[in-house]
Amino acid sequence: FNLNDLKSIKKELTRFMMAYKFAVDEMNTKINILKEEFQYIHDYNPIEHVKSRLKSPESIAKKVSRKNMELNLNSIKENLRDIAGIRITCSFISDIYKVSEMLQSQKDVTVVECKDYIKNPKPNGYRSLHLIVEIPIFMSDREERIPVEIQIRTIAMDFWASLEHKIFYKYNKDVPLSLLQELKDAATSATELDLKMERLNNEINIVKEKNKEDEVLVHNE
Ligand code: 0O2
Repeated sequence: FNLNDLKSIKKELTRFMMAYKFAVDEMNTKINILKEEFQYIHDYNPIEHVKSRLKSPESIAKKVSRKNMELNLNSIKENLRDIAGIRITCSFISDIYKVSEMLQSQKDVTVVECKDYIKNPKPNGYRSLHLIVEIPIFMSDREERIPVEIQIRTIAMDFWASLEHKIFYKYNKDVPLSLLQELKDAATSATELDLKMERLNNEINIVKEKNKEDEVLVHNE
């Protein structure tokens, strides 16, 4: 390579990554709009917190070599759909499906894939709803459709997944069997907690609705 070649590779790579950054910005805006508007209309917020990340060029290179993909931008764009990633944490399982539905129904959002690890948890106990969506990004001279991976989970699912991730890396992916079993038990407890919290929340909502109806009745008397 001469210096000009390197400069042009750098420019191409920066331009490539920029599109993913814009996609993350765009998705964050969409999520913020939903949060704000939902709070205003329904007086509660289905989204606890949102984290977003761009896969670093180093992680992209590692995944490309792990998956034996061709090392060129077209192949990366075709095959790596988690360069732009968003993680949404909700309080309740029902909120996960509400948020997913609100995003999926937007006109400029194309759903490429939906993996429901809540209805079908992974054998290790991992639960989350994964969406791969494509959104259009409008640039000075072109429009590009960029894939974004959206993971939606409850606080309990997130708590479990971050600990499991830490343990997995701590043991260099060779986790002792007893620990794997304990993680599986913890995943079952997390599921039970999610279901219990959902039931309690439903009961609270019924009481709230009843109080509202009573207020209307008193007001009309
Ligand atoms: P990172 O650093 O979080 O991005 P893929 O490997 O993405 O090509 P796959 O396996 O079909 O294909 O993807 P899947 O099942 O949708 O999972 C992708 C992401 O979900 C992972 O990204 C994790 O973030 C999360 N995930 C999936 N399974 C587990 C699990 O068992 N434990 C935890 N803690 N997280 C999980 P990356 O690329 O692995 O890592």
